[in-house]
Amino acid sequence: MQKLELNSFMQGLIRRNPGQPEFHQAVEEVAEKLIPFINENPKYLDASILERMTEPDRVISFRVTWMDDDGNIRVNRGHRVQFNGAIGPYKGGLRFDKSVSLGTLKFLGFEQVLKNSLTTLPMGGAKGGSDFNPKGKSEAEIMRFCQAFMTELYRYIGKDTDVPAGDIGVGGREVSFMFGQYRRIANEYTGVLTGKNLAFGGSNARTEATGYGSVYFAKEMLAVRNDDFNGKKAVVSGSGNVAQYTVEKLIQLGATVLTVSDRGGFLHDPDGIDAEKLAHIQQLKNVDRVSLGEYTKKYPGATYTEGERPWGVKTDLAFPSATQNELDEKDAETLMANGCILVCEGANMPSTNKAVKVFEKHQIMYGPGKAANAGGVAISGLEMTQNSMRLQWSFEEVDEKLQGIMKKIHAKCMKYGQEDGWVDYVKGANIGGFVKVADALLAYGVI
Ligand code: NDP
Ligand code: 2IT
Repeated sequence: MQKLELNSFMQGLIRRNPGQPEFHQAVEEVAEKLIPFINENPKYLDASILERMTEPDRVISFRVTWMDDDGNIRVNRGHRVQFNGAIGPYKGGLRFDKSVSLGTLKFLGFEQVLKNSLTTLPMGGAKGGSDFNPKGKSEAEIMRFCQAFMTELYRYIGKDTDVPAGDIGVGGREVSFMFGQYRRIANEYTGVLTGKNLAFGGSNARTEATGYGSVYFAKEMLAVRNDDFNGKKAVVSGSGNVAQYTVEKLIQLGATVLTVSDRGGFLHDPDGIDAEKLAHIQQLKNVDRVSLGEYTKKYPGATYTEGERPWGVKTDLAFPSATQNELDEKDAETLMANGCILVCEGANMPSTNKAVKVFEKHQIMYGPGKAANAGGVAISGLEMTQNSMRLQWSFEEVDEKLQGIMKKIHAKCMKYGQEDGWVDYVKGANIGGFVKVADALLAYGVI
């Protein structure tokens, strides 16, 4: 069998998937680290495993028709990308954002396959969502959209088939609307979605899991160098689910958090964001649903800089936790020039591939999203377990399991990514996630 070569592999992938640059980017980052490994392990090469793993099992697209508060009929497009189901039911979030395209969901679904494998739990990878823009919509409009979306999606999902959850623009409120509609149409009460309310089948600590997990992963990276959070400065981007609980855990573990951000700009509080200030941020973003700029009215020592991201603030640690490609090569150079020693990704693919090269050149501790933010889907997996058992574990029990899983993911990255005096976590996560899925595909034969 002819050996794989990165450029020709990528040319083929780009030709087969035109106009999907985020998908190309996600595959390239993985293929670069995987191809040498596959060439050294001919069983994967001979069975065309990389070709199979970069083509989704199936893509489902559908129309979502709903009525706005003024009585206008509105049409959006919904998708579910069931990327790879080799090691378990499809699992992954739903994103509602005006920027969502099929290419976005393919990049997210592809990453999810490797991420879910890393969690050690039996979950395949998927992603879905819509170009519906939740910004400025009333609660009634959100509900009608969610119900219309689920009316189409419900026929493709199921507790043993495909189990969606939240992502950007989809939190507890939206999951509740969708779960209510599923239960009503299917006349079935099962764990078909995760991130549910604690009152109807949700897991303790799922809300916190992605942010907490990201900080637990950073804790493991620091421990390799006999270091910890005490006295460290941290910048965080985003102010949604992942960012909020990243900030909370960083504060608890002794770091000083200087920033958060939203689409409009970034908030810099040089005195540090403490628990009380974080509660105010949660009120602004989760309840009032307004700009972070409002924070400066209550805390005038802080500044809100419109149209900019937080990477210029001098820091030891950076936690990009908003969205893809929010940290570019120039931002990475700035972070390095300011002495940043660790970047841990709460978001999916927040760093461009050129930014990643900068981190690699400086050999900093760099935890890529598919490893660092896997705590969220891991606890989704444990929500599925609790639903099957029809019981609910305590917060402490789930949090302890989350810490154990993040340790295991870190150890897996070390196993495949340990280099001379440095850990290549990108290589570790990509190979570590790949092997289990690839071995399952080999065992199944030609499928
Ligand atoms: P939320 O919708 O709760 O929050 C998203 C945050 O990012 C908001 O502060 C939002 O700003 C900001 N944001 C979104 N898009 C942009 C943009 N284009 N430019 C600048 N800022 C932006 O989403 P989550 O916190 O759940 O998700 C954040 C990231 O984490 C995503 O990459 C997601 O895929 C990833 N992730 C999420 C998991 C989860 O369990 N929720 C699990 C693993 C990864 P604004 O407030 O103005 O809308
Ligand atoms: O990107 C992700 O891992 C998520 N949005 C969470 C997926 C899940 O099924 O909990």
